[in-house]
Amino acid sequence: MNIGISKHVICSVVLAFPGLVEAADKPNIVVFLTDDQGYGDLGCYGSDSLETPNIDRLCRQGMMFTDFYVHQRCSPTRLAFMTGSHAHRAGCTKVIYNRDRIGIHSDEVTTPELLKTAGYTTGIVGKWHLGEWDAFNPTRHGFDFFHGFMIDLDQGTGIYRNLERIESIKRKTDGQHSPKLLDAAVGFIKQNKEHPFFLYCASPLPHTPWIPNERFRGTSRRGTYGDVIREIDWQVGELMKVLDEQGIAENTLFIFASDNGPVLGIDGGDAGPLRDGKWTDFEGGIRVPCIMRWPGTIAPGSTNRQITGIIDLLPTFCAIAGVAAPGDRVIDGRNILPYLRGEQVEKPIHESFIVPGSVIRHGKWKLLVRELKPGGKSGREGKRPSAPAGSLFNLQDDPGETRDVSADHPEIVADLRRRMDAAVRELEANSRPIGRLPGAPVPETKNNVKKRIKH
Ligand SMILES: [Ca+2]
Repeated sequence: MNIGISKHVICSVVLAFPGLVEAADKPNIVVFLTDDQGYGDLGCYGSDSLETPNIDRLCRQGMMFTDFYVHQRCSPTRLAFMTGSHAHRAGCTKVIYNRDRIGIHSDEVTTPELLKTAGYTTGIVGKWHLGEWDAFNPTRHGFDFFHGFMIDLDQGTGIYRNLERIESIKRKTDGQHSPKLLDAAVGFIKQNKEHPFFLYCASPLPHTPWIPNERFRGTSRRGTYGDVIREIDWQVGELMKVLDEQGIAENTLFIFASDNGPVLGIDGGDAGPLRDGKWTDFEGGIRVPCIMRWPGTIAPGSTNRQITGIIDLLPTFCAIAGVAAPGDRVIDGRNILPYLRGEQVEKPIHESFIVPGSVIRHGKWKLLVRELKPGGKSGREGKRPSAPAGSLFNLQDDPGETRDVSADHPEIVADLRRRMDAAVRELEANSRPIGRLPGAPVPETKNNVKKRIKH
């Protein structure tokens, strides 16, 4: 660890923070994060073939974010959520597999750890993907309750309840398990309704293989993928219903988002107007749907078009809970509560979104500092073009990144290059390591190697 203060010291500071309010006054927080759902994979984001009535209702009751950024694949986005920092800063930009001896570092101060200092009960249901090993288990990193799996349902070593593996998984069974995960989430809400809670529902859907539960097979107009999207929508609707039934919907911030762009191909996901999908830093890979509902604070039917991202959830939750975000390290996220409240802000909370060494968006401009190749590994995506290093796009006029205008705006290119260079230098000076377990035994890895290609 290249910082000098342990998280235990930070937590002590947080506990002494004078702005704490009584826990009972604080809102519950539910985050429903889907896996590989594209920008165009929701009715409220413009799909004319996928049916998402419950999520569309959530959108009408809350705020739709048009420019919400994540990383291009699973583990980095989840690391960014837990640390409030870009995955590059928190030490890992790759997908973590269950043969790897890495995972979230014990010195990271995580979103649930911070909320716990404010009196929250914390739970995660579903996909963790920040390390298979016991030391990386969510209950070691701030969660009071864990029901789910470490990597993916088709790659993991089983279903866990806290530190205990309670069920083996021998085949691809998303549709069989996802209702059980929903049951665990509903149980957590009912059990903790009297006090503020943070529930992170990390859905295994619509990640490949697309295996909807039986009740959803053949129910959509978009084949198996559409059936899976319907199942997601049903789950969100069930969570909305239980919040209503328990009388706590009004005091709950409910967030729906995806962890990265869609897997493209025949009958696959859809990035809507954005270019490409998962595994790329084109907008289709890193910009995802995000909806936030919080009755009484967020105006129904509102839209936010500023640069925001999953890194902002940690500092925003800290502001909501009345605790200080870690001050001994660089946190890339910002408190976007002013956006949620509909306040007028003098200038955007984020002027840029940067993937170090790859792309920088500043305002409406996006510069590629290296060549971007199309995403995907399955070969089903068809032939799509690359974009050369130095390409400049005007996202306001050209959200699909189709027209390189770098020749018309050399001054913009130079300015964005300078900003990228400065960001990379700062990152190199203030990055943190991923957790490592040298000498740890290799966990069960049956049938994993061939399936890695699905990531
Ligand atoms: Ca994913």
